[in-house]
Amino acid sequence: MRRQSQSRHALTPLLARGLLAIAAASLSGGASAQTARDVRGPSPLIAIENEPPPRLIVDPPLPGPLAAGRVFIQYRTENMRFLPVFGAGALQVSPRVGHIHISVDDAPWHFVDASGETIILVGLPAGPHKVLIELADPTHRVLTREIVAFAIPEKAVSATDPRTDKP
Ligand SMILES: [Cu+2]
Repeated sequence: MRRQSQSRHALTPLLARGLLAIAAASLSGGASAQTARDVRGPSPLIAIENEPPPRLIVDPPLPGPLAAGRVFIQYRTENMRFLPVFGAGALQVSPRVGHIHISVDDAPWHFVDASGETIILVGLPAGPHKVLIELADPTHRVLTREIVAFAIPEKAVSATDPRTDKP
């Protein structure tokens, strides 16, 4: 019992030194860090007059997962926030809100996502594919779109076959 207590006290100065080192590193890096506004854009709590048109920026699938047959597509927007808010009334919201429509390989249907998170597709057959991503307003009117084309490698298919127990 007493031993445990002593060792706990012995760790305290070490922990304090570690915290001081972290604090010092944070302070020294602070001068060159981007501001919150630089990274996050305008505050979503203040309306923007004459907000510029929305932009959709879509990356190609991440190469690591793609080599294994899994498609991870990251995207971001400018002048548009993702919120699961729909209907004509939401057109008046400022800063602007919206969502995306996702279609795979010219399918006549799409699915809707308002999370802003990475799109993940698993189980596509080997060969060429394309994913259409549309940026839509709360009434589902498409404002802009991007297409990502890629190929699932032949040898990757077995790794993503849902009939196997491999991840
Ligand atoms: Cu929609």
